Amino acid sequence: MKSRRATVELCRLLRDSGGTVVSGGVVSQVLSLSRQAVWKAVRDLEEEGFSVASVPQKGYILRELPVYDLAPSLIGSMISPDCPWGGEIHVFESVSSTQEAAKRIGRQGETDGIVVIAEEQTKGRGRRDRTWVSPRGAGLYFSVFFRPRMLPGRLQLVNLAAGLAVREAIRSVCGREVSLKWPNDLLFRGRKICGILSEASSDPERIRDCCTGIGINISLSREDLAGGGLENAASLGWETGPVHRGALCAAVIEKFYLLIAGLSGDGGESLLSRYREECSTIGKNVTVLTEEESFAGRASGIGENGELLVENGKGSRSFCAADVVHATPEGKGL
Ligand code: BT5
Repeated sequence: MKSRRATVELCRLLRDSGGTVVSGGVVSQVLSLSRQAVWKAVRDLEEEGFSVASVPQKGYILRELPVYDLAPSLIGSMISPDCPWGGEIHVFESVSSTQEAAKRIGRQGETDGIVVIAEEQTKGRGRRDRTWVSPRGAGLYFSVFFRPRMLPGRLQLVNLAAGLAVREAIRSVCGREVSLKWPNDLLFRGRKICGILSEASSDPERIRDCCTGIGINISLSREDLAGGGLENAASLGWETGPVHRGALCAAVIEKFYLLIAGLSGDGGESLLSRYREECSTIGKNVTVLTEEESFAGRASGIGENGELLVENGKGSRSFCAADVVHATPEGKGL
């Protein structure tokens, strides 16, 4: 299933009308579409599971939203029209990894902001080719393909933006506070509920395109998360009950795009200052693990390219990519 600009805008217009009839003329005018194209968009919405009644001589009325929480036009319509995102949303039953699917679709055209969501990933990936456990229907697994205007050395800022966006989206959609561990693991009561992976294709001078993948555990069971280094993982839904994945996805995309758009305005200053305030790693005693070494110390800050600064008796170091173990426990309730 895939969203189109017309179906997203029609959906937004009908939802905004609060259950009243919107005349066919108004729809064609607001959407700048012929009556025939409006009719086609109505049919497409019905295929996504919306119930739209056409009232003779009057117009259209939205009777019911789809039961399916990942209907692409519904997700698109939940993203504010003021947000600089204007892409397409593709929803698949099963893919190897949404990263691969989003890059494939994104590189076929010029559209910026291709979002690929899957019910299941058979080869979901973490950083350094680690596995991301992605059982069918139990998570929100999606990737955003876009073309940021930034230097390759600044890619970590995209990751930080994604972490902040997910944290804020979980707060607004689920009413829960989660902690943000550098660079972008989200923890609930000290357990990982979300992982983020950004991959870019670059020239020496610029990033050509970037694909940011986000996996949020919604209703993975304890059995899904048993063994294989997942003892420290949890699902958001264990505490919150059912989560509307589409609403959560829309909130993440909106907040992510606003943060990315802000990067070109001030070179990342406001993003970094927000991240420094919200990242729970700062001030903690940590062990940083890289391919080559392990370094223990106190996380003292975040550098201007998003790197983690760590100090100990012997001096201070900065790390661009690494795994971090918090020695100090998470704050109460997080
Ligand atoms: C990450 O890597 O945390 C990035 C995960 C990104 C997943 C998304 S899903 C949509 C998109 N498509 C993809 O193929 N990937 C992205 P990293 O920091 O390397 O953490 C990986 C480690 O987290 C694994 O080695 C496990 O220990 C653990 N892990 C695996 N699956 C998990 C899960 N569902 N919940 C919590 N932890 C998990």
